[in-house]
Amino acid sequence: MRPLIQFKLFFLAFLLFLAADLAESEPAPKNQEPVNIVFMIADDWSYPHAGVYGDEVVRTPTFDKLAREGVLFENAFCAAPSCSPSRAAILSGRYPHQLEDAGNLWSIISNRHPNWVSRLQQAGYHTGKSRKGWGPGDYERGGYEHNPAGKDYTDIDAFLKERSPGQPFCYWFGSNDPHRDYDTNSGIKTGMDPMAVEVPGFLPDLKCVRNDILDYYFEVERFDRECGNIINSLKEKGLLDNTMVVMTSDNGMPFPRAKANLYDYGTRMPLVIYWKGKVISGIKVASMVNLIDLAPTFLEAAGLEIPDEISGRSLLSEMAGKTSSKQRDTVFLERERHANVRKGNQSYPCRAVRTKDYLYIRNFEPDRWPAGDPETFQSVGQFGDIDNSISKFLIMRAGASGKGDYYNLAFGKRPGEELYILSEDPYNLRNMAAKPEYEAIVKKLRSSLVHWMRTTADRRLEDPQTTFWDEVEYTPDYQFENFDLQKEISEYRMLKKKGSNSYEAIPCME
Ligand SMILES: [Ca+2]
Repeated sequence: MRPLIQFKLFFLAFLLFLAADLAESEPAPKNQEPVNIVFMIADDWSYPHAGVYGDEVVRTPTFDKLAREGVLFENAFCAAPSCSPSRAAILSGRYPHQLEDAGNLWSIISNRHPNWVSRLQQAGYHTGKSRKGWGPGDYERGGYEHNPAGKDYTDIDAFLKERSPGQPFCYWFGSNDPHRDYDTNSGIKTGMDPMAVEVPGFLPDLKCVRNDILDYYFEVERFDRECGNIINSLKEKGLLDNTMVVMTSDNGMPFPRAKANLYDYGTRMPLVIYWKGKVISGIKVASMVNLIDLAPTFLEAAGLEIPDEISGRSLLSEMAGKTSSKQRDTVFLERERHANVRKGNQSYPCRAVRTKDYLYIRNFEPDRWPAGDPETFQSVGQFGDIDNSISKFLIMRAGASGKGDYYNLAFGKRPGEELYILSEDPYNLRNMAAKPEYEAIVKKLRSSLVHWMRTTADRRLEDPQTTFWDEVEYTPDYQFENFDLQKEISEYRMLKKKGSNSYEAIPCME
């Protein structure tokens, strides 16, 4: 055990001794070992796609049980709706724009920024991760020897085998679910009912889209099962009682107008935190939470100092059922370059304020294409910020003159300011920013955004057209294949033909 932990334990024991002395007959609690942390993160999972949030199709018994026994967060948001910047923000407790290159997807993350995994390791914790940690991107050029989320292990059992007896631990499980690609029809084959799916208003209500959502649900359920296995493993080893268990996601579902967008389906996250005896079981926290708040939460739970440069706020008092001066009524969201899908390596820069009632977005480059250029660029395909899928292709094929406004909502250019009234417009479809009746609201939210940008030293405040993130290196280690819309659609058709009988019952291409 490291001296710091020894000292903290001694100090804690001393405090407990004092407390016990003051209370005269109160025995000191026995369990004062440093808390273990198990952080389980999905890849591209949106709120409200869990049973406990009211979704009637997807089955998430692990998440729901943690919510019953721990704390469920109803207004949690990722800092950016894109893997690398969101994960960098989670690890550092800082906003993506405070992390230089790491504000982009496929970037370089520097070890100069705070990182709770490294900090816990320095304090004597056994740390490690399985599968997706920080990424995609290059951490070695940022000075890291292994992934910033920890050294890699096959699974939790392999990880725990290398732990010294009694050593506190911090384990990161990063699933690749429900990131695309999906096995077409995997969802419907498990018996989920496509007609019971709630199709978000930004997607056309086609059977094929419903089926695509079921395939996404299939992977959400697989993530939930794997988390359940990890919890069982902790339980069997007698380790669950002193472990804080977290289940969340890095950004929203891989569908048009969701992932890589600052709308709710891109940024609003499932989040549950379990910590036996230390949080009030079964409470729901409605205040706004940014996932940058996890870093200070973990550090505080471990009894470590929270570095000044961390912008997040610890959630411990809220989890104990106390109102806190740290509680947020607003979260701030942002994005820079997701995939490299605009000529000149251009970003699509946005910043946003999300309150309970409103979502206000500032688009800094309204002349650029929000989902990527409509022409094929670097062989990625058209509108390359949106993962290729049957849902995307059907909207593309229907085109701008197709039924509904789906094409424009997904791919069209957007004005410099957007305002959504959440009580009337949960899917963020009707931009009210230019309506005179909302002038005062827009003014207030605009000023709140500027204040945040100033206090977090955002270079986009002084230099709104900065090319900083356009110039950041894009680091994929693979080549994109040539892309052809008709060929892609016909491949989905072929999959359909090869599929089971139940798939034949869904004539989604018609
Ligand atoms: Ca992701």
